[in-house]
Amino acid sequence: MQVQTRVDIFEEIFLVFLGLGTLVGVVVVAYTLYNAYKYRDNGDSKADEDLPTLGELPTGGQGGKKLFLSFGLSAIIVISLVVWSYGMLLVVEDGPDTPDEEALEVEVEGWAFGWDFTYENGIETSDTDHGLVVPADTPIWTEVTARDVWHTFGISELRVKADAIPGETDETWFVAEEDGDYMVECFELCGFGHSGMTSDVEVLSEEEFEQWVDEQLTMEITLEDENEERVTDGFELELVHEENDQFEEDLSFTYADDEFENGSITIGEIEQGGPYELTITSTDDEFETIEESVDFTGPTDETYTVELGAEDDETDDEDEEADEEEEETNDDGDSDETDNDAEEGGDE
Ligand SMILES: [Cu+2]
Repeated sequence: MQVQTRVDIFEEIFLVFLGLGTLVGVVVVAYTLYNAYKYRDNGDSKADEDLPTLGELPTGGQGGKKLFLSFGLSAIIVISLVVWSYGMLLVVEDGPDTPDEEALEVEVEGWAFGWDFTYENGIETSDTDHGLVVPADTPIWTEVTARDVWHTFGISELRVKADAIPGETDETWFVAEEDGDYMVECFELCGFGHSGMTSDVEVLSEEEFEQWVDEQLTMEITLEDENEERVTDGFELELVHEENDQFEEDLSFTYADDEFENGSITIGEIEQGGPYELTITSTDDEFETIEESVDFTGPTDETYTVELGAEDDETDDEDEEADEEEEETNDDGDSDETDNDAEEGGDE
């Protein structure tokens, strides 16, 4: 698919202005030089009765033809330039005329001092995590906003610039013709970290991009018991998108224990990221149902611990109490949640 990029359009406008400007300049300077030469003082000064006197209006012999011609030409040049440039800038404004499904939509949020990117399929990246990754030769529509103060999102080499203002959305587009690396910069002085408010832009070929998306939307889930032994059977895993009813397709997935390999499964079929409700139920009542929410915005690798022998609920409570006490005793401001909640147990 070949689309006219912003780079093409601005380059064309620049070249046309440069060409016409040069042409007009050459004509004017050449004509001036020609007349300076033609009417030069060559020494034989003779009384010239045509010499104009002060205050006399020039009459000219051709009925103002020259004047009319130069005004006419200028008007034609200026008006056609205005109309043509306006048409070109409308294309910049409206974006390429491609069907929606061929375009990619990314939400961009600026904050002091970084950038967050959210793709329509739920993948989230940021300036410190992948940056903005997009396919080549595809119109990318960005919805730009800011979290705190005014910023401006811009990629100079791709001729992209959009205001990032809290509470407002500025929509713009760009197309990168070839794969390569570019840079997002902030173009609104926003604070002490402004000059470092950059992000990589990685343009991949369409196939590479597909592959990247698949890698991002991969979920690995492992089940263990309290002794860190893999749990291999007697359960069922269900994943349901938290906004399931907002999608045309049904985003709920069920996996039986025989689809797991040694207590672990790699799920690659889910194409829509975002928040999922995860439920692990025991098919033979060996443990209590695990209910968690999974933020599926990139490669996800979670380990869940099932409490085999869940009948002794009391020990469970005691454990929790013990945990709480522990938290209180070393309460020096940074209560680390990850190391004491056995049920969560996930590492991100
Ligand atoms: Cu900024």
